[in-house]
Amino acid sequence: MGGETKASGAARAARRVGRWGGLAAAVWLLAASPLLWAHAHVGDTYPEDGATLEQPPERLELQFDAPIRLTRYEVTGPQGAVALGETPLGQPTQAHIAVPAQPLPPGEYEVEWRGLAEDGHSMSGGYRFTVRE
Ligand SMILES: [Cu+2]
Repeated sequence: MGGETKASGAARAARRVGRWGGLAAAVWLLAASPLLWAHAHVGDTYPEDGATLEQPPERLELQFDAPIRLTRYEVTGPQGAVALGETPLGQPTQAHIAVPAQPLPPGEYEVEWRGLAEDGHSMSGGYRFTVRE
C-alpha cells in the first residue's frame, strides 16, 4: 500500500516535471560535464564569415565557448600574408581573442586559426571577409 502511494507520487512528480524537467536536466548535463565544458567551439567571429565591410575592421576577433590556446593565427589579404603587430599566439588559454589590425586595404581576407582546447582536442577553422573599396 505504502509502496503504491510512493510510486504514484513519483509518477505525479514526473508528469509535473515533464518536458521542462528533461530540458533542465539536459542543460545541467551540458554545464556540469567537464569534458563537454572543456571542449571549445567557435561561436562568433568579427568580422562575420562572409561579411563585406565598408570600413576596415580595427580588430579581428574570435569568440569561443570555452578557453583555448591558439597555436596558429594567420591572416591573408590581397597582398598575401598580413603582418600582425600583436598576435595571441603563446598566450594563456582564453575564450575571447582580439587581434588589432592596422588599416587593411580593400580586398578579400581570410583568417585561419588553429588551437588546443583545455581537454587537449585540437581545433582549426577559418573565415573570410571583404573590405570594400
Ligand atoms: Cu574536446
